[in-house]
Amino acid sequence: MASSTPAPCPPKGQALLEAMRRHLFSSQAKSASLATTHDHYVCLSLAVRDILLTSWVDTVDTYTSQHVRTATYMSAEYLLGPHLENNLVSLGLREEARAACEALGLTLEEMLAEEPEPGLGNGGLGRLAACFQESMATLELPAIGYGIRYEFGIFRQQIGPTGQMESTDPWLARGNPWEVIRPEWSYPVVIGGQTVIGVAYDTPILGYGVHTANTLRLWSAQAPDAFDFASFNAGDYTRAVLHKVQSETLSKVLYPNDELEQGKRLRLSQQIFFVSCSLQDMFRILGSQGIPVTEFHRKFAVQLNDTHPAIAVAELMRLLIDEHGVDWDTAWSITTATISYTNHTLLPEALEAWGLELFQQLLPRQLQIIFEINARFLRTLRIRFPGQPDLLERLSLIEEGPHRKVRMAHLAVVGSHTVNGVAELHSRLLKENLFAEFAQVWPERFTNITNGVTPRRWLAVANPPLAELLNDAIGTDWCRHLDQLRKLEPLATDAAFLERWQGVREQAKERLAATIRQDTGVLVDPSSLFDVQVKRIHEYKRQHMAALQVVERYLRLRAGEDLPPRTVIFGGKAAPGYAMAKLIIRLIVGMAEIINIDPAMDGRLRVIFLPNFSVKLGQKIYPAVDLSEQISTAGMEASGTGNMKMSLNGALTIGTLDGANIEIRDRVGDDNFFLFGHTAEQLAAINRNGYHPMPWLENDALAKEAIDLIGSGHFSEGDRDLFHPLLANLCSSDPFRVMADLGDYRRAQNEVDGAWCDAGRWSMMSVLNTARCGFFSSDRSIQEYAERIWKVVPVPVNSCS
Ligand code: DL6
Repeated sequence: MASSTPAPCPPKGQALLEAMRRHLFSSQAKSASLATTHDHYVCLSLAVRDILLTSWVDTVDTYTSQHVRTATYMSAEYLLGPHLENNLVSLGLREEARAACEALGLTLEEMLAEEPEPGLGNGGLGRLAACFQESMATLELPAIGYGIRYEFGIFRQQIGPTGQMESTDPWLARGNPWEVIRPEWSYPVVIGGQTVIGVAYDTPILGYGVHTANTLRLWSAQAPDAFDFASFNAGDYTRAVLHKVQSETLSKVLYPNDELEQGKRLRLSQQIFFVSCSLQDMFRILGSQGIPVTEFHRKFAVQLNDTHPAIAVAELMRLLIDEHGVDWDTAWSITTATISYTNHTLLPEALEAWGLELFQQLLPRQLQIIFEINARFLRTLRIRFPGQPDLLERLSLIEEGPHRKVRMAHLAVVGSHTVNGVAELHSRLLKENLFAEFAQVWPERFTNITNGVTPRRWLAVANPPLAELLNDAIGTDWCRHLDQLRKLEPLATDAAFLERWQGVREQAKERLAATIRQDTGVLVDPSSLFDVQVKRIHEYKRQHMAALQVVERYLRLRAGEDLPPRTVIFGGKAAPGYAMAKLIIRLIVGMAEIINIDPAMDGRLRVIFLPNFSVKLGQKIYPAVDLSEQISTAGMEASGTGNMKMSLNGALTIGTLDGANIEIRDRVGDDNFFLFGHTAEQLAAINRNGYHPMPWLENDALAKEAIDLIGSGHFSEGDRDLFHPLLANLCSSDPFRVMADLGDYRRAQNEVDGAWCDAGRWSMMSVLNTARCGFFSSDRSIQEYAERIWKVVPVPVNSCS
């Protein structure tokens, strides 16, 4: 609660304090005596927003007056995380805000805890989109992010004795001080013959240490009329508001990424909704700057974040032809010169294909356009590859069969000038497998841009003690030029520096231990090795393999083996309809319940499942990780970005040669990385010969013992059936090759134990991980997109005021 005697404040802090007081009155309409902590959070956010509004307005003015070429990023997901602290760090005002809060008898931490997280994404893809927005602003690149303003974000996860329970995430329930509604920028979209209006809500995305603030424009669905008067007058009140309810459902909720049949109609509607609004908005910008529509591709580079916005290919054609009178050939040149597409997964189930019937019902004109694109595409193929009807069938935008479908990935490839994967291995596998025949047709179209993460959120915001140590040791440049971390290398053998390094790590681990205690009630030892796997729960990510390792460790400790103390921490959400993923959570929770109270463990093993993994929680976890578990089946994780966040904060990785792990290992050095497992090529060879897990299991007594213990009901209160589906799957088809990698995983884990016992060596390896991870900045990824794909150049924004 507010104190009446303000403490002294630095000048900028004083200004923030005054603005907070002003907003309490003018925005919250409250007196100090009635103000809640949340009111103070809103006032601080509005005070910060007032400051960044200057950058925002100046940025729009600069971009408009200079008619700049602009990158537009279309993404159905943005896992933004809280804004307040990030904005404070970008403005260099964190300490001033702290002082202003203290002057009111509050703490900055209380304020930050009040901010609900905009969880408008499922996982890696959405978080990448958020990192990219921030990097574009920091690099002063003219850019607009387009997406959907979901009223309910990713579900909240609670963990009970039966595993995951879901509830809704009403993140907007108490308002959102970071957005500005722009009703003047609203567009109609016709879906299934009904018109829905998309209204723009803008959020400023501030660059770090620059005057640029770009715009993230999210669309909210509204009905054209509040209600139908005829039905209202006839007393049918439900019918009177039916269209309103149906329309607004469009931006109601983010779909969990497992959704198969159910909800398809709504998803396709969401996709055309935000894509059409965004493209119409681009035409509006073009018009407002007096640029002819035939110059669309010179003004805008449109990046499709996966196939979710792939309908943009047909919709841009429709708008050019039907609304702007452009002929087909010109429209097609404009479209393909404008659009590029990033693929984020090789998993077949994530490749979207919409039934023709549904498409016809919802988007008949766009379907007609897709047929025409396909007819022309197949005609060119027929000429180039005569007598190969099978090839044509495989490349067609339409999947034939009893249930004909539109293949959205094919539409994206055909309609783009560039297609990229997100790590070297992934991009190679795209060219060799998923899009092999497209790569034959257009080899020059395919490229790689390895993902990255923003050092502002994932180091400066998440780990202030480390940021401070870096500032002291190598200067402050690293925050904008992450490769400056290289300067740390000579310090990896400097005893005084290593001592400070160790201190920073201990602080982070103590902070996480406190969170664990608060969220799960379990006490963990901060001096134990923190072994962490946090990410979406999926069989290909193999949390069940890590769980088997833990059971083995438990058995070894019970048998009297001397192993260094470990705290094994899991976190992540399972898609609500993904039964096997939920069963894996149930297993981890069951293990934790038994292992954490077994006196035989004597503090040497703790198992934690941290509920509701989110950006906010990630900010507490990543700095505290000693061992980063990146153990996906080789060839299946497109890139991963948690691997980068952990390594950047000084964790050592235990991992397979998958996704960006390969590039991390190349950079940090194989001495500073615990490698195990089969490569993608080796697994392909094993698969060709017919894989069966039994031969692997039969030769592995410890694995058998662990599986038997789980099967005996030891972790399920005697219930022998509970984990049967999981164990039977592992012992029969084992689709993710857990058994083939388990033995080598154990060997690598034993190496980890050995290395941990040499604290000095571990610290040195930890420093080298941070020092050599500069490549994994999203600034570097975005620079590559801007130079190689978008041809967009920085446009510095000067203060106009
Ligand atoms: O590119 C961002 C991120 C990668 O780091 C992960 O490896 C990958 O699994 C994830 N892909 C998705 C795919 N969803 N769909 N569609 O989230 O992208």
